[in-house]
Amino acid sequence: MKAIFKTMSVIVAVLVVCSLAVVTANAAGKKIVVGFSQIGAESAWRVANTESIISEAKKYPNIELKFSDAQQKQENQIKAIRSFIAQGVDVIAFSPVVETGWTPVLKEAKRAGIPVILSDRAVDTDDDSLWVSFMGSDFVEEGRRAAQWLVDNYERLKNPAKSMQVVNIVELQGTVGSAPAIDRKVGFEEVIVKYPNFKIIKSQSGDFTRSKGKEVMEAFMKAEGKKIDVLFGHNDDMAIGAIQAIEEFGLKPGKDIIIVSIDAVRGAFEAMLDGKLNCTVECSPLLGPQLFQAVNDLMAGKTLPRRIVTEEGVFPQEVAAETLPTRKY
Ligand code: GYE
Repeated sequence: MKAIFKTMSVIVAVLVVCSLAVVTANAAGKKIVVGFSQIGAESAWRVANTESIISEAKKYPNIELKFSDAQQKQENQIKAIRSFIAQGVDVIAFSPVVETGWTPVLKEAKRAGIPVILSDRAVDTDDDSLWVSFMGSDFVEEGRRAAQWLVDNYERLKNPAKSMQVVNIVELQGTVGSAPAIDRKVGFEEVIVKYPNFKIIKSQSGDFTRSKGKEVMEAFMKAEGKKIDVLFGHNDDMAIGAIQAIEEFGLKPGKDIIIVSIDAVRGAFEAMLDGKLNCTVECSPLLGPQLFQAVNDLMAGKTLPRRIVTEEGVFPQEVAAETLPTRKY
């Protein structure tokens, strides 16, 4: 019993000394070092997300941001996280390119006592103690919103020569294995199955980029041509790439093929003003403010909410002109 007491008091003493050390260090002006591993620069969304994080970090004199770009490769993100651990940063935040494969490196962070915040995308791991908070959008809901807008508006917008008996949809998916690609597909299909005349006839990844979106849409056009009634793009960039492919094929995007995509970046509003895109579902990349608020809260000893959901809307072509000037990305 005595031995247990002795060990306990040693542990308590060590904890007190450690927390005093943190308080003194912060009081002495030691900065909170945050390591952020970004996916890459694959889309306008991602560029706006990076800008939001970097510019927000600059507003906090007590924060030092170490930013690393993984060029859309998971191995680069794992390397960056390991390097943050080796440097002994105070907090690690990252946007995981895919959902799986993170458990080992997150365990290393946990062993080093470094809290991890998930920004924008979730991870798939059995051990939920490996991250403290996940902030970002509800991607399943975004997929549902895109589908709901489509079934509610297709008849009104379709080319009069087209039938309502069969509505053939092609889908450009995001990065294979990524949370937004998986979840947006789930949400979209959840609504679409209730309308048996709406059918997805082709679905392939365009990796969230304009060039891949164009390339895959070219292949869809070659294979299905005029049979295609609708394009659902998991992001605006791929839809914008696809618009080019549709025009080069000799059809009118937004008229011969109704297009709905996700993100609500400026390029999507511009395409809507040209009549080439029909609707964009909002997914806000402006996560910088909530990320650094969370970092400060965490370092002040507060418990973060496990899930912080971003609030978002849906913008059809009719509101593009009035909405564009208010868009921040
Ligand atoms: O929709 C896409 C980007 O994870 C929500 O990633 C993000 C997605 C976004 O490349 O444009």
